[in-house]
Amino acid sequence: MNQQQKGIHYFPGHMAKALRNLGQLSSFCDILVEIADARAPLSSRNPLLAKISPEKPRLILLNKDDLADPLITQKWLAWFKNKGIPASVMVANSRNVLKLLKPSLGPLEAKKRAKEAKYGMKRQPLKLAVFGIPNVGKSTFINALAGRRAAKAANRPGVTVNQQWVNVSGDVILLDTPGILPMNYEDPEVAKNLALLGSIREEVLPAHVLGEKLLAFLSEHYPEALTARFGPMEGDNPLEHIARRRGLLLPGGEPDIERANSLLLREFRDGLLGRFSLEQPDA
Ligand SMILES: Nc1nc2c(ncn2[C@@H]2O[C@H](COP(=O)(O)OP(=O)(O)OP(=O)(O)O)[C@@H](O)[C@H]2O)c(=O)[nH]1
Ligand SMILES: [Mg+2]
Repeated sequence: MNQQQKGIHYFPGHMAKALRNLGQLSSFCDILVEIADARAPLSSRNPLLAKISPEKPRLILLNKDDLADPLITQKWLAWFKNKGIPASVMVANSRNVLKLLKPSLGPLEAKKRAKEAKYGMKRQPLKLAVFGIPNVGKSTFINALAGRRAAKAANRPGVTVNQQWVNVSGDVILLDTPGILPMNYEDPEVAKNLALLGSIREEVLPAHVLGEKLLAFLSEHYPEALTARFGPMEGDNPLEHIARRRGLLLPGGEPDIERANSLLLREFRDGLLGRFSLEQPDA
């Protein structure tokens, strides 16, 4: 990506195809499960996906709650409830995801079975389409429901590139889909949030821009986070401090700012700095 370009445009071909396919397949599904990231529930919802089969029942799952600020998550749940949008929080790589879905699935399945019985139709599994932006945990969620590694999952955006049906049981079948990003970002802060969450490829935004954003965010909202992880700040440049603390030095002995920046971003993404929410409902 040319850094001189004003806006951030990043829409690989497989996403355009995935969006078209999802538009078609979702009409055969009984329920749409949109997964977003609990740490930034607005930035991580794609407006293009809001337009997919709006007539279908939709559940929003705010995932990676184990990495989000618990107090802010509570505020988000109240915010969604207030707007009448069905939303729950989850940790997809935990065992109790099925329990989370049951209250939503139960009534829909009962309705489907009643319809099948009325028209003498063959019993069909309940079909769920799972979609969202990259790296929010769609495949992880599907694997947790299936109780096996049916879909490939890894901590980088764009792991799933083709849609795939996964059988959970004879009664439920899930559609795993590739993460789909918005085509462009009116607000560059949204793109930065997505890069910090690991939903946009790192190369799309310069690492130093992300590092600056992260440092500014932490000093404003979680001022103790850096000292808790890297000890009391020495000097006024946090990256220099981190570099010295971690022994990241250039051949001449000077602190290696670039490597300190990468380390900070990585530790943030891995949840090693603590639980943070990048967005608050009242901001
Ligand atoms: N801490 C934490 N990590 C999670 C959670 N859910 C998923 N992950 C991790 O997030 C990373 C991405 O998960 P995937 O399931 O591959 O995400 P995806 O949405 O399918 O991503 P794409 O296929 O690239 O669109 C993996 O390293 C998962 O282990 C969660 O609730 N908490
Ligand atoms: Mg995936």
